[in-house]
Amino acid sequence: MSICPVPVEHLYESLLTIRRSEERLKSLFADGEVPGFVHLSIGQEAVPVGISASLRPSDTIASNHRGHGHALAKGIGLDGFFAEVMGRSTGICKGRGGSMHVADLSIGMLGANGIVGAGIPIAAGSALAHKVANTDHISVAYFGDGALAEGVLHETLNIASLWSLPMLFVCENNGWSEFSPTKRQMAASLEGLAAAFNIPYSKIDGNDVVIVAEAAARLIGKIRQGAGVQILECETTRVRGHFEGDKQDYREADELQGLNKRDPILNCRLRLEEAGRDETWFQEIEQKVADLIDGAVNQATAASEPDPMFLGEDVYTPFQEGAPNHA
Ligand SMILES: Cc1ncc(C[n+]2csc(CCOP(=O)(O)OP(=O)(O)O)c2C)c(N)n1
Repeated sequence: MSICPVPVEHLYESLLTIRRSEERLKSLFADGEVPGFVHLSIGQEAVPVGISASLRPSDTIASNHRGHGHALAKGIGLDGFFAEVMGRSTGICKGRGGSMHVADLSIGMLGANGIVGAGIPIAAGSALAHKVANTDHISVAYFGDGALAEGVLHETLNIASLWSLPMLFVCENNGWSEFSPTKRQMAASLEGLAAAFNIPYSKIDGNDVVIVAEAAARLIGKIRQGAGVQILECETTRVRGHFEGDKQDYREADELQGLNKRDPILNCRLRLEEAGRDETWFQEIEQKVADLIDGAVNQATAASEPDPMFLGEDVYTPFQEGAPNHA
């Protein structure tokens, strides 16, 4: 029997931080304060929160285009996060990455990625580095069900299995790939791919943070002990459109209406209410999260945009003898 690795109260606060941050980004984007495209992960927060409950700063993750939750759950600070997504020089990548390229190597966040599937081999490279350095660190590749059709996933599954990499593949299956239902464009299932590449596979309810946290604790524990690569498929729900501004007229009305029934925050709140947490407790957490987000947004708003003079900086990383494997 597995147990939840952190108190459910902490999981709830992380879920709320991601939800309220993205809701704030939604309105900032509508006001023209966020450059580029914004893909929100509202409804999917339980996956990164549950996975991160078993991750350490020395573990690494690679993300996709819907990566705000992955970054925040891994520990990126709200100040650097908001400044980055709002394109300010005080951002974690000096405002030059934006929503789809948030990275913070100091906490093992290798980066979000706008190319479907492209984060997967980056996570595998990092897993290889962990293995070569003889650590018990692990690497996580987050990807959506749309990536099942990408050759790069198949190739990485092959090499990760062959080399028994310390790596967890986490598929956030929300049933959609942009504007197409995944079942209309995928001949194979992830379970079938796992079997083909001889990798242990589990599928869970990705909207229940405790279920995700328990599954992650079990699988990550196995990987740290040398069991090699594992796959976890999380069934989840994309509440917003593919990107902000997408009217979702390709989704049936009853699907749209039913989306909130499986809300991960509501799920987690019910668990806490059953455990005795009262309305005052929920209001205090809500206020704490709101204050932190207000502070981060105010700082970002006051900060300057990046100076184009320095656009070329940090494009290449010089090789450093003896550098740690993810720095
Ligand atoms: C290689 C590549 N092909 C196509 C696209 C266009 N594209 C952007 S997101 C997306 C769908 C991704 O679906 P999924 O991976 O399930 O993630 P979700 O948006 O559902 O979270 C596509 C096809 C792209 N960015 N990269």
